[in-house]
Order: sequence, then C-alpha cells, then structure tokens
Amino acid sequence: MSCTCSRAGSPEITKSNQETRPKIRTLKAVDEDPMIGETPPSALSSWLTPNPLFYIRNHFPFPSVDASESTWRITVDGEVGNPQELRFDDLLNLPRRTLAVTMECAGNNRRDLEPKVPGNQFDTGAVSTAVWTGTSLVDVLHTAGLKPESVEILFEGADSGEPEPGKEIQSYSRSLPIEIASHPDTIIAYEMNGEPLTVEHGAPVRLVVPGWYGMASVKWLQRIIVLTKPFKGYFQTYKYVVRYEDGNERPVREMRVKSFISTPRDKSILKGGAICLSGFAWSGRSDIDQVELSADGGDSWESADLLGPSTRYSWQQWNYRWNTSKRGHYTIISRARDTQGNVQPMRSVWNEMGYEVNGTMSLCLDVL
Ligand SMILES: Nc1nc2c(c(=O)[nH]1)N[C@H]1C(S)=C(S)[C@@H](COP(=O)(O)O)O[C@H]1N2
Ligand SMILES: [Mo]
Repeated sequence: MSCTCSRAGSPEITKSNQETRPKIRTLKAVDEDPMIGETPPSALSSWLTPNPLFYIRNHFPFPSVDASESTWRITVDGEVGNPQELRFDDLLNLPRRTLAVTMECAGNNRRDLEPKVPGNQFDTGAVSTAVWTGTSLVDVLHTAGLKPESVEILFEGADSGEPEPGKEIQSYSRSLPIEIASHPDTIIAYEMNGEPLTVEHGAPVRLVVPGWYGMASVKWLQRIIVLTKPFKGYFQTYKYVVRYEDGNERPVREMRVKSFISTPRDKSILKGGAICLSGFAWSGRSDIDQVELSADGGDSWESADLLGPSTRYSWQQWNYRWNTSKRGHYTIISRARDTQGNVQPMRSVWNEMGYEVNGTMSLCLDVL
C-alpha cells in the first residue's frame, strides 16, 4: 500500500484551497531592509505556497513610484522596429497564459555550505510555488518587431539603489537570451494564485522565467530593451555567477535538480512502525523522474511515490512509507533525478557566492 499521509495540492485555484491557508501568516525574516523573508517550514508541506507565505527576495527598497495599474507603463525599445509604451490594460488584452511555476532563489540553502560564504544565510525556505497568470513576453516582442541583429532582451525593474557601497546607483536589471525570452512560457505576469500581484512580488507586473533561478524573474517590470550585445550589468556578470574554487566561472541560469524532506521535521522522535516521509523535488526546465530515500545515511536507497502534479516547471510532492521496528537514531536522505538523467549530488559544490546549493539534505530521526 502506498503512503497517503499527505497529499499533493492541486494546481487549480479554488475558493476552498485559498481558504485552507496555513494559520501561520508570516515569513521567516532574513532581512528587513531590503525586505527578505523565507517561506516558513509549516508552509513548505503545501504544494501551492499561499501568497502571504511566498518567499521574498529584494535587493533594494520597494520602488518609490506609484505601482497602480492605471498609471503603470512598460516601454519596449532598443533594436526594435516599433518602440512601444504599453499600459497595464494593453497586457490584459493580449492572450492569457497560466502556468504553475516553482521559483527558487539561487542562494537557497546557502547556509549549508562549508566553508561559509557571505550573503543571506538562507535555510530551505527560499523556494515557493505559485500559479502565475500573465501574457507571453513573445507577444509583446512581436508587436515591437525585433531586428535581426538582436541577441538579448534586457529587463529593468522600477527599484533602484547602490548594489554595494561605492557602486553606482542603478535599477535591478537582468537580461535573457532571445531563445528564452521568445519561449511562450516566459511571461509578463499580473496574477499570482488567482489574485493580483502584491507589491512584494512585483505589482503590477513582473517577469516569470519558468525553470530559471529567481533572479531572472524581474519584478516591477517597467522597461524592456532589445540589445545587439550581451548585457554586462552588476546582477548579470558580477552577481549570479558561480565562481568555483579553481577560478572557473559560469552564469547562474536553470535551477538544478533538488529535493528535500518536509515531513516529519528534523530531530523528530517517532514511534516505530509505518512512518510516512514526504517532501518535494524539482528541476529547472525538466520534470522529476525519480526520488529515492535512504534510511541508512546513503548506503541503500528505495524509490518514493511521486504524487505529482507532474508539470514541467513545478515541483512534485513525493511520499515514502518507511517501515521500521528497530529503535535507534536514523539519518534519512532524499535524492532526486530528473527526466534528463541529472541526479541530485550528495554534496553541493562550493562556490564563492553560495549559489545552486542542491546537495542532498539529511534528516535526523529517533525511533522509539
Ligand atoms: N526588480 C527586482 N526584481 C527581482 C529582484 C529584485 O531585487 N528586484 N530579486 C530577484 C530575485 S534574486 C529573486 S529570488 C526573485 C524573488 O521573487 P519574490 O520576491 O517574488 O519571491 O525576484 C527577482 N526579481
Ligand atoms: Mo534570488
């Protein structure tokens, strides 16, 4: 018999699942200014993250401009035939696209790296899942007409500041290669779980780049610039770069295959018998193929049941029924594999700024 202690949520937004939000309504604060907060562990057992508990990662204070739908404008210029100035309503008039997307900050689990690296010491809560609705970016690009020389699209948020003392004041800006920007699943989103975006998550409109780490999904989107040369900005070529110990480096892009155990909690004391373990697994732009569990610190592995929903860009919930009658202390580990054959590594690869920390995580349990 398979384990049914916990069920995957549904990707549909119904009134009832909005009402069954967990009682805890606050994020785990990581920083106040700029505002950074993790999804609390209590909400990490829900497939869909309730909007008030979706993690928040800001680099600057909230934008000072009026974020109302009636006055917001997005300009589209650079190497285009017809520069545009779009109103919020213009976006609403384009076809709607809805996608379930798991968003993970590139620094999630940074605090697990040894030796320690500077930056927000995120635990496991800088990852959340929402159903996003918006319009495909490619529809907007078509209206503007890309010139053949264009190579990247740059996105500017309305927030700005000094990214570090002494650096020039700039807006949060990131670019995407044309192939990703033109994919119909890259959307300019205006709804999150069936509700208008809130200011924390980029109201009135943000980019959502499914399968990429969160830094690509520019919030408070106000300018789109078509470029003929790759963008070299601070958040593109200095930050969000994996710099290894040997000096090699590469940009942070797609999310790496990863899983964690959400139930039971670490250091739980449980009665022997059938113990239900459950958690989530995800990988950038591919689906999860298998999740394995080890109850002996990694010597032997068994497959968990994947509960789905199996959508390309969202995590899947898994369950494993672990039968144990022997008292003792156990180390439980989960390990995911995606449909492209990428396997979650046993150890994260150390890098200077602590990105893509996707090594297996273990849980300590005492069985009585
Ligand atoms: N304009 C703007 N967009 C931004 C950021 C930002 O600081 N400013 N942070 C990025 C990072 S690093 C992440 S992980 C996600 C987080 O989105 P969320 O706060 O809605 O969870 O937004 C991205 N988009
Ligand atoms: Mo992030």
